[in-house]
Amino acid sequence: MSDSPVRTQVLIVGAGPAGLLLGQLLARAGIDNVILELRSAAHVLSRIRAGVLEPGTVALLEEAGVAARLHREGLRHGGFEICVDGALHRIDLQALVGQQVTVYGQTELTRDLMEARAAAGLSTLYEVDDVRPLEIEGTEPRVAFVHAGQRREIRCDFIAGCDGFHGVCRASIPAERLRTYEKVYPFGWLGLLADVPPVAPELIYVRHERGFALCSQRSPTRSRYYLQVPAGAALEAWPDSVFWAELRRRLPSAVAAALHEGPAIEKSIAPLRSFVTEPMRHGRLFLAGDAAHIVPPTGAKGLNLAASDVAYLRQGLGDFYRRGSSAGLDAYSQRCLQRIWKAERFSWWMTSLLHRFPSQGDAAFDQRLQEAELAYLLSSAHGRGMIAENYVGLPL
Ligand code: FAS
Ligand code: PHB
Repeated sequence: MSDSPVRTQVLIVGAGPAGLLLGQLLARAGIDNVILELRSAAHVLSRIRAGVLEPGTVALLEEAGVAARLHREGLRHGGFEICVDGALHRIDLQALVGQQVTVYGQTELTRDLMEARAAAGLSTLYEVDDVRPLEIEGTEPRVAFVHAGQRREIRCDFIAGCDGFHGVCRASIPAERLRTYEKVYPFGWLGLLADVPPVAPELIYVRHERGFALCSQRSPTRSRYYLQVPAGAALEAWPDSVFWAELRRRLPSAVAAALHEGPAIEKSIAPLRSFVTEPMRHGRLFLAGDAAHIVPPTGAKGLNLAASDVAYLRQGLGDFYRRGSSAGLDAYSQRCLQRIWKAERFSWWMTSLLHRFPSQGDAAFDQRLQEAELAYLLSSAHGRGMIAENYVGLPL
């Protein structure tokens, strides 16, 4: 009989950033937890996703004891550029709101969390299948699953659904108890990762008539670029040469002149959507991260929202086990959603302002509104301040 547990205090479904960070924070608070993950650790680490960490997320990673490499290798940015009609406008985060962001790939953050979990000897079962949260409305929930060909069950006090947008936990809540809100955008992001020096010292968000582009980075020798592509675009239509040529077209000439090209080490297309589930709790099941909400990556909020959900859930579970109080757990969903909707608004707003929408109906009028709003905001200290305080993340 395998030595994996049959009971734990908190059963976490999903070993992405939300699940791993929650597991690490709970363990440091003396709360026993087990993580079940659908895929292999290698597969989880093969995903290239977020790149910008808010100061609040960095502080949480410090609390989790996993920020050493982040501080060594992460890139602290005091601002970023918005490029409109070929002109660069710097949003000076440091001057406007006295804070910076840290550029550090989600892959590296996930690796740090995985290594810390393994070093602490905490239980993570990878490549599980047929995960089923059961008895979530009672006080003795359990999770059935298949692992290494064996059907297993783990009983627990609480289940944390950190299994992403396509996971099973949200689907385990009776549909009539949930309200979902969704907005699907008529475009996606084609992302390319290459071992070439970044084109500029800070990120550049580009609004261009051919479509949005983003120049991001992972290190002084590794860059991450994105191009807006139509919804349903095929990756096969984007060989590296076509990608680089299109990126050049969307960059101001001075920036394009500094662009280093190189072979893609990863290239993928992500659809853009806004999505929120309410409430984020049902009985003893709590949803956190992408399992509960999705934002278009334009505002660099996805990963950071997962971290703030985890902060609230850790607090609620800590109060329950330390003081027997369920107040934090009872307030969890409402506290998360207040912050989530503000991030949804900012992400939708950045996306609406910077992307090219397929022309339909009064698109010409909307286009002019976009231009007027950007021109006003970028010319106003208050407008830049609003962008800055949302970009570094609103208070927890
Ligand atoms: P995740 O989806 O990362 O993790 C969920 C985990 O649960 C996965 O490992 C999955 O395998 C596992 N799982 C799923 N079903 C399961 C089951 N039934 N049983 C057990 N485990 C199960 N955010 C940004 O800020 N910037 C970006 O540029 C950006 N780009 C993105 C690109 C893509 C293609 C995607 C999908 C997301 C992107 N995001 C970005 C958002 C992303 O970073 C998420 O916010 C972040 O991964 C959230 O972490 P989790 O909530 O842990 O969800
Ligand atoms: C990234 O580096 O992957 C990145 C950065 C900022 C964003 C989105 C993605 O807004």
